[in-house]
Amino acid sequence: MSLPLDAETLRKDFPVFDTLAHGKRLVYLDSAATSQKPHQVIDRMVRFYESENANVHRGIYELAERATIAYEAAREACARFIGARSHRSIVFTRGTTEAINLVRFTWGRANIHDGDEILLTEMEHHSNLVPWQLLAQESGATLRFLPIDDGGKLRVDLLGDYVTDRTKLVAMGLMSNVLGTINPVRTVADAAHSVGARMLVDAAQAAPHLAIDVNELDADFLAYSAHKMCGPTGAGVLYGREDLLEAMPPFHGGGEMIREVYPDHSTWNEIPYKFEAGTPNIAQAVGMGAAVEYLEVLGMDAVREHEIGMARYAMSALEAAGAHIYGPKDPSERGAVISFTLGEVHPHDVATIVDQEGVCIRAGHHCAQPLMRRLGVPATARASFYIYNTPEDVDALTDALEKCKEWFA
Ligand code: C6P
Repeated sequence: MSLPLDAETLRKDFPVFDTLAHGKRLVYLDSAATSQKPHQVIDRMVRFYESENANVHRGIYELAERATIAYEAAREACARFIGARSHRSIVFTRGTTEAINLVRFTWGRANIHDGDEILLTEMEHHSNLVPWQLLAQESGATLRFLPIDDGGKLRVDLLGDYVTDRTKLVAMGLMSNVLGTINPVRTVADAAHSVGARMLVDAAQAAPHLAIDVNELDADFLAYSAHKMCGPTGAGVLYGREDLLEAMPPFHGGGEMIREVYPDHSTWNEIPYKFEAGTPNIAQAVGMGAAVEYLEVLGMDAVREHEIGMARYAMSALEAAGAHIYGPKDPSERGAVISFTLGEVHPHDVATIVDQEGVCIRAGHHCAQPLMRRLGVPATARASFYIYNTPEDVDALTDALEKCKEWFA
C-alpha cells in the first residue's frame, strides 16, 4: 500500500522506538492517549533549559528576554496551527481539560443561568462533560445531548430539536476518542450561532491529525493538548475569540494576570495574559511550539492522508481477524482511532495478551462512560495510529489477536 508519509523513516525521529517491549519491536498503538515525542521536540526543550531558561515577561536581562521570545514564538506557532488571526486569542493551559474548565469558570459562570441549556453530544469525553455538569448544577442550567446513530455518527438532522432559544452553549468534540467520528462542527456552529449560542470545540483528538482552521469552523472557543501531537505533557491551548476573551473575568488570580494591584482590588492584564496567572509551564510551551513546527514540516494534509490509509488497512485487517469495530466504516469520515471488541474476550484481557507481543493498546471506557452505555458495552479495546505507525504495526496487532483467540478458544 502507498502512504504519503514514510512512517518507517519517521520512526527514527522518535527515540522511544529504540527500546523493545517484552524483547520485541515496540508497536505503539495508543497515540490517542498520548503520542510519542520526536527528538526535535525533546532537543528543543533541552536547549531551552540549557541556554534560555529564565522566567518569562519579568526579567529585563538578556537571558530572560530569550526565554520570553521562545515562549511567545510558541504562542505564534500555536495560533498559526489552528488559523487563529492573533496570538491574543491563544491562552496557554495545561491541556484540553484545563482549557475547557477555564471556559466553565469564566465565560460559563458569567453567561449561563437558571433555565439555560448547554448542548453536548452523546460521544463526549468526560473532559467535555463533567465541567458542564458542574456548571449546570451550580447555575440551574440543563444539559442536553445530541444523539448519535447506530453507526456512530451525529444525528445532525435533529439539530432543530436540540438547538433552541434557551441554548447558550454548544460544546462538542471535533473527533471522538472512541468512535473516531469526525463531526460536522461547522454545521452545528451555524445552528448554535443562529440562536446566539457560543460554540466550544474540543479538538484534543482532532488537532494532532487534521488541519484545523478556527475561522472555517466558526469556533468561539477551541481546546487542544500538546501531548497528543508530539509535544510534552503539561501544555495546551485555549483558543478564544478576542472579543469574548476581553469580556471574560479572569480564571486564576496571582502574578502576571494583573495590571495594577491594590489592597482591596486589582485590574487585569491584557489578553491572553489575563488568563495565565503565575509562572507558566515555559519549557512545555516551547516544546509545544516545536511539536507544531515538526507537524508543519510533514504537512497536516499528509498526516491526514497517512491516517486514512492506516485506518482503511487496520479496519479491514481487524474485521478479518473477527473483531467488531465501532464507529463509521468509511475511513474518510473518521480518524485512525479504532475501538473494537473481540468476541466475548474482555478488552482488558485483549490488551494484556497483545502487550506480551510488544503491542500497546488501550482498553476500558476511554473516559466516555455515557457513550459506552449508548454502545451497550462496559469497555472496548482501542488501537490508535499516528504518523510513525506502519502497516507492519497493524499486522503485529492482528497476529497478537490470533494468539488471544487461541488463548480463549
Ligand atoms: N483522551 C484518551 O485516551 P487532556 O487529558 O486534558 O490532554 O485531554 C482530555 C481529552 C479531552 N477530549 C478528548 C476528545 C480526549 O480524547 C481527551 C483525552 C485520552 O482518549 C485520555 S483519557
